[in-house]
Amino acid sequence: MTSNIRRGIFAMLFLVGISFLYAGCGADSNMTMETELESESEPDENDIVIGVSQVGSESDWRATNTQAYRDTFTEEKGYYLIFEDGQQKQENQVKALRKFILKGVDYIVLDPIVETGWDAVLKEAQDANIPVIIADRNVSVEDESLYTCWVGSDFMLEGRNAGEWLARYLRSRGRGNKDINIVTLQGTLGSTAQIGRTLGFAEVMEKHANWNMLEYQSGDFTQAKAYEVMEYFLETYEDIDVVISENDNMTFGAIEAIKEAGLRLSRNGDIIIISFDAVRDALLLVQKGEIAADFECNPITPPLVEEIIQKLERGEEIEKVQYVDETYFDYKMDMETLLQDRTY
Ligand code: GZL
Repeated sequence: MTSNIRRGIFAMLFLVGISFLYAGCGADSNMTMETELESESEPDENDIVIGVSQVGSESDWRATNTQAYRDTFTEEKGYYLIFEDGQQKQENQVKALRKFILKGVDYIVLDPIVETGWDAVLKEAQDANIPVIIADRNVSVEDESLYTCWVGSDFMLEGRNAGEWLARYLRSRGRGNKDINIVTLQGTLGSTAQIGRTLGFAEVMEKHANWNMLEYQSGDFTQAKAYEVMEYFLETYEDIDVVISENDNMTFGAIEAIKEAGLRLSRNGDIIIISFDAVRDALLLVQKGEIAADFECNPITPPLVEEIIQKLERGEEIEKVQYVDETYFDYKMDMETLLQDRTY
């Protein structure tokens, strides 16, 4: 179906939707109706209509990623953005994709909360001739032709780099052969970020027989849940040497629980914390010595998604997998200078 036909359907559905709204409003809700009409602009004839299904708003990382979509796909640049927050529920994201298909958008961008459960709705998008770009987290589907490409982080590499950093750090402290007790706060189970970081770190674990993983538990990438899990870890295990926390917001919760237990952090003593994302508030804790190392996960993927869409508009070939560039930060670095140039 060409995008003009789709756009015609979009316009018709839009007007039908508005008429239902109008019919449903009593006389006294004209103000509401006017507000609705003012806020519900229609795409222009030449706009590229993009439906974005976002995971949720669970972390600082996610907030930066969402803002980057709004900064990238602007009306001034010829886009009409329909942005749906999945509120960390897969069923909300599936509903959003079906809404995009019904509206006849030109492109769908999906950041999938977990990897599985997308085959059916991606097949519906394919049948509607709507290209789907997977961004940030990835999907695991039977038929890889169901999506155009994936752009995101090499999460396995993030996990491996964290493990290798810990090995170097322990050696530098004369603890290369000492028994090391580790707990892991995992992200949302089944998400690409959690799978990759867990497996990547586990690969390095295998090279260190003196490292002992006491327990893995999910903090679902949120500060509140991680606080509870860290409290449980501290009540359950006498001697924790290292906390691997698969995102910064869980680290904030873990640090709160550790401090309440009267323990000291990272460079200053009892528990070494290794974190992922490298959001600004976490880098300030690296500077303070409370986080020993933070492995960046670049949230600025929307400009790469835009490049892909522009290539598709020109009928160019697209790489199936595109990784974003990432680095890490640790207590030895001059965070003052590094933070000056950083936008998130
Ligand atoms: C990683 C992203 C993860 C972040 C978390 O790319 O999907 O989800 O690491 C976020 O902060 O919740």
